[in-house]
Amino acid sequence: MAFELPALPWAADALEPHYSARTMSFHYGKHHNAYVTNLNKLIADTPLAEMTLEQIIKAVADDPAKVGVFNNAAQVWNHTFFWHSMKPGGGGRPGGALAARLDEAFGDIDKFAEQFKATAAGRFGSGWGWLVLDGGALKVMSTANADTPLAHGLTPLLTVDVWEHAYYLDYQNRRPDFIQAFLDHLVNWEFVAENLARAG
Ligand code: MN3
Repeated sequence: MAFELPALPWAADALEPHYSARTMSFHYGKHHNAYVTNLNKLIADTPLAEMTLEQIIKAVADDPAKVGVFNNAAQVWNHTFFWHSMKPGGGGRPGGALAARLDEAFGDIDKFAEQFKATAAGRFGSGWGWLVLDGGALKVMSTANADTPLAHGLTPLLTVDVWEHAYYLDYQNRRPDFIQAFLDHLVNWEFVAENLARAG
């Protein structure tokens, strides 16, 4: 069974004006789609083709001979997770138990946002900014290129894509402005809360 490009959780223009339909047409329609196509080619007729995406990522993470498989599998997973990390009318402050967890871990939501923005904006070159669960602790981190916390025994809760292809059409070189718009208008806190609840 080949992997398919997963459907978006909202219409391609639903995040405007903060994230344009034009960016989505390239980012989802071209970049995300290419990772799916490449992954299918790389795993065809191998035992990896019988595995789930998560199983593939974990199986090849430490295998230098399978870097191409890892990069494409992780990018498929990361992008799907990124789309779900956003929603129209999102961002701002989460409610309930999640707000309390963020306050406990970071001091308050503003300090979380500051740390998340600095970490994601500070990633040199291409990569991802994350909120993860590490053991029982909420942490902010970034990964390089296709790397994903899944490959390191961490539970991803939220991500922002900071590859230039993620923001260049809308924000050009202003990566911090994109991350600020993500925090102010796009974060799907219900998705974060669901991921946290599922992790127990
Ligand atoms: Mn991307």
